[in-house]
Amino acid sequence: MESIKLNAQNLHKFTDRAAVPKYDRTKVKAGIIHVGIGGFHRAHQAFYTDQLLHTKGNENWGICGVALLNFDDRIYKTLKEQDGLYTLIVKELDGSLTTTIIGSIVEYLFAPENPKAVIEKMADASVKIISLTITEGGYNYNEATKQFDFKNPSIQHDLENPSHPKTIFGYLTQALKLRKDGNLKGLSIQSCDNIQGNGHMTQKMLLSYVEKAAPDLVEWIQLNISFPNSMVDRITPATLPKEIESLKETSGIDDAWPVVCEPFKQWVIEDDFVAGRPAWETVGAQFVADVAPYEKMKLSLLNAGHSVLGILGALIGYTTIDETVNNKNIRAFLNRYMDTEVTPVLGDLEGINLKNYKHSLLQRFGNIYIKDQIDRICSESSVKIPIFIVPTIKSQLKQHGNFNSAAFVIAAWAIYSLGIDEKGNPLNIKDAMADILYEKAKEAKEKPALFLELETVFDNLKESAVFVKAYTKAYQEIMKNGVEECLIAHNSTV
Ligand code: CS2
Repeated sequence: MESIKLNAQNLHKFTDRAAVPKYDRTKVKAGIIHVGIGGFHRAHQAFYTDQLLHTKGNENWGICGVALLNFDDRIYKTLKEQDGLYTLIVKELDGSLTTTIIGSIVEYLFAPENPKAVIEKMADASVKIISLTITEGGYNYNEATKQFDFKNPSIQHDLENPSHPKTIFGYLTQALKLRKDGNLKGLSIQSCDNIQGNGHMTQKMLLSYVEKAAPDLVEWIQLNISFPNSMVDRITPATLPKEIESLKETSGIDDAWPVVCEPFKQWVIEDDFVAGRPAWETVGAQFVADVAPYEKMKLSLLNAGHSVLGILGALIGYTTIDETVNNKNIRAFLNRYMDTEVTPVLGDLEGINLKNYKHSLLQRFGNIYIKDQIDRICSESSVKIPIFIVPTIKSQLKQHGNFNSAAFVIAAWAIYSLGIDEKGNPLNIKDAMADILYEKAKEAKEKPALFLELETVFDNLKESAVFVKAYTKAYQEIMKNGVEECLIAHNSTV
């Protein structure tokens, strides 16, 4: 099939090749600014919003995508060349594909090229929501001090160069100042990142920054900005070059950066939008009064489950999540971790069938068509582990419960951080803390507990003698027998 370049002019030519937007995109205005237009946003919020735009009356809820960082220039250029259009390829459990061209991103800005345009857009009266997927590390929270990290050089830069910011905090401060000075209404800042209480975190971090950068703005923010918490979910691996090729060959769609994802999707949001919001509930999102239990469940089962599989799988030499979870020893280990360590600390999850949830997770992880990359899962583990796994260990310690599996995973991560798998192949470690992780991992070879001194990751876990003991034992056993042997032994204990 002859392939056709994806853009607005050609859109009508795709009707028999994919589902396409049936609404008039020229009438859609951006009431939402989204910062961080990576794969996840395009598989999730932009998808929900595209579905919503098919119903009349929603024309003011299009999305303006902002690429914040220098290395985001590729996605910016792609969206610009394709008039914001891209293809979402859902890989169903039976291997069939559902291909949809998404039209909800109607504007796009590249912040490093034109910071003023981004600030002015955020201060535009028609914008009611600024949503974020800036990754766990993007919130600039220091787990050891429990405070905003003012030492970050980019934050220092923003304090010194307020009109040419680099971070989300610098941008928001400038934009909110303009809104206040222009007597405009407030808006909602909606985090869509995997953080417990992501709205509260955004609020706390932004106010910390503003207290220093523009103290006069603090009260206005408190009165005019809301920060709804939300739980977001859809497994979205990185797009590989072969996906781009196969889309061209099988569907004739020439798209420089399609997105691939699983069929499952979930979005649970607290209904706290000061300037109004799209009726996302009409396209499958859930609005609830308190999202905390849903977040906790997802972070400590799905995301932690991913980290468990990623770390153990990487050490053994696997490259994808499905092959890892389909190893029966790892699967049994994960089941046990979820049942005996996570489930008892989840608290009341009214209305949720946890057994089904856990069962569906194993099915989702095992989707052989998704081929989620272990490299993606293990990237930036130093900010994921404190959110996904450490809270479970702390809760178990508090109730004198069981944390052996978690200790095993932390020990495996310390060994992983040495950068070589059990077959002697180099591991591709992508982590802002990679150098320090490596230093500590080397020290840990002599005395495993030294790895736990990384306070921004482990907080005060090193002070728990029982945890240090379980972790050290696991470390020594993995070093001696390898992950899989240990798992077999671990799974056979009561
Ligand atoms: C993953 C998440 O980054 C990770 O480690 O666990 O990206 C996960 O795939 C998504 O949160 C799924 O909703």
